Amino acid sequence: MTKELWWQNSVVYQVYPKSFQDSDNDGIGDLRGIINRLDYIKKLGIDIIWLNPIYKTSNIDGGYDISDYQSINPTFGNMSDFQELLDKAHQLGLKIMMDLVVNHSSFEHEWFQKSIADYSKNNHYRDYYIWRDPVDNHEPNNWGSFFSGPAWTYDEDSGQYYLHLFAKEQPDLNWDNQEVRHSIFDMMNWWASKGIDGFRMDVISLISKPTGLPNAPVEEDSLYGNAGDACANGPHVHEYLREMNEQVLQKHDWITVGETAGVTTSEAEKYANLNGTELNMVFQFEHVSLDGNSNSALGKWSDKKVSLMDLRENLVKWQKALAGKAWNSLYWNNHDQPRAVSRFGNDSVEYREVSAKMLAALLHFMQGTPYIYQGEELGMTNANFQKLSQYSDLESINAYHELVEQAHLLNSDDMMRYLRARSRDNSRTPMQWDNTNHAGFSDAEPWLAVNNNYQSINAASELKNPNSIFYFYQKLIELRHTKPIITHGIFDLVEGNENDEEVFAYTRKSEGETLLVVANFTSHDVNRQYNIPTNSELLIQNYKSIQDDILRPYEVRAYLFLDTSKIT
Ligand code: ISL
Repeated sequence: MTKELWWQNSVVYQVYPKSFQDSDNDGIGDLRGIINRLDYIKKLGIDIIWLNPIYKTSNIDGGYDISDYQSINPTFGNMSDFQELLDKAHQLGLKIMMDLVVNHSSFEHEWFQKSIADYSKNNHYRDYYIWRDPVDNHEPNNWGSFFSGPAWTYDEDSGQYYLHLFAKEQPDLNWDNQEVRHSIFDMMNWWASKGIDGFRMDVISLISKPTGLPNAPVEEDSLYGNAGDACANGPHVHEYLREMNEQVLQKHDWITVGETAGVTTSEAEKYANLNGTELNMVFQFEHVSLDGNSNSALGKWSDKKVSLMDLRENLVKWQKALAGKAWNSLYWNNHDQPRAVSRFGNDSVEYREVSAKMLAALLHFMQGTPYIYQGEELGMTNANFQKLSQYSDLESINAYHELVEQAHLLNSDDMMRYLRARSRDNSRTPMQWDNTNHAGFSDAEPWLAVNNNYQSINAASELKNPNSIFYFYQKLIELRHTKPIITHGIFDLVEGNENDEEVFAYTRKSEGETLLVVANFTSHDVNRQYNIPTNSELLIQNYKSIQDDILRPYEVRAYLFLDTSKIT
């Protein structure tokens, strides 16, 4: 039996504070808003809340541009509000995981301000960031930023460029400098002393840059080299994480998750190894990249639907590769991804509810720690914005300008369609609490428009309906807490399922018990026969009654039985 680690049978709820609940009616969510909604999160059965960044910020990238790691964004509240949130969460048995954004800081951070102010050799802050001389009067290499344009910005005063894999207001910290690492570890220990319960580490796979910062391959039609690929899993990343582990993580019984862009299964075995020398688990990106354009300048911008064949192949690969060696995070969406039901399910009035439940069950019975993004438990859908001016996210707006106006790779209508399918703002619209003005999020006009469908899709109506998506999630969480097979069972596909274009069917096995999950991924009936023993327990289903061999549109069922024989 594997050693029990508390975060393995826990469920995480992700709160994007700016869009969760506004308590002071400025149209922006805040810490007091979260405090007021802790009972709701508790009711769902959650163990851990992951808070997106709540620190002082220049507000260029939703708080991922931190100007002071040790103070709270005044729009969200202050340190005593944070302490109250932490204390009240703990009283309810909820843990709080913070976001750690240390691949880069904001340009307004004191370290960068000191770094840029003085380029003489005796300014030790200069080396906190990555400065290089021009090459042939140009940027030091061909890297592009994740948010369009070059990954380098020129500083007139010193005649040097600084590196920023994201916006120019997000300069990359130089992890090769030991003083930088120690300053970060000190800051983490300072948060530890406040009593937090862990960190989600933003793009932690990108912190160690390749030696010599060489040019990166340029995808067809692209203006720049792919810096993400060039920096992912760099030469010292595991060394630096082991150092962090020794100096910070080991001292605390925390949950840690690395957001690891570009991670492969063999790299994940290192980041999330079960010996605990680095992090507890990783967020991998493959299953949310299958419906993009690989090796193309268009990148993620598309409205393609992934096929069940591709999606399953990928999820199964991760389930099997990490088993017994490392630990998966399970997620369909987050603040960077479109809404799960719109992307992987079917958000039509007819199928939204069943398909949201199907996706939930399919993911929650897999091995790993599930993450629920705020509103997912209500079946919230994509924003459906029609105009560019409705968008707020810099990634979306910059991509529109670069792809439509600069590179002329797309016409405006296509790009608007792709934004509706993939923009990060799809998941950032305010939480839909009830059917009152602004969905109960705020009395003021929210910073980003509320989805038009809030009158029918909201928490108040979900809580009134015993068959709602909310209660379906509640049941899944309760099952994870009470059935160890969901945490530890060995994952396998049902024999022959790898060729099934309509149904995803897998088992988890543990000590003579079998859990069988079957899910119809289509909007029509399909006929399948599975060998289900008569004494089996139907743990959960998303239709009121069962028709033995017929799986109705998006139907999902999970059975538990005592049997070690093969399911066919
Ligand atoms: O969002 C993405 C694709 O749409 C990713 O490329 C994303 O930028 C990448 O996953 C890193 O995300 C994290 O770091 C970013 C921040 O903007 C994201 O919100 C954060 O989750 C920079 O800090």
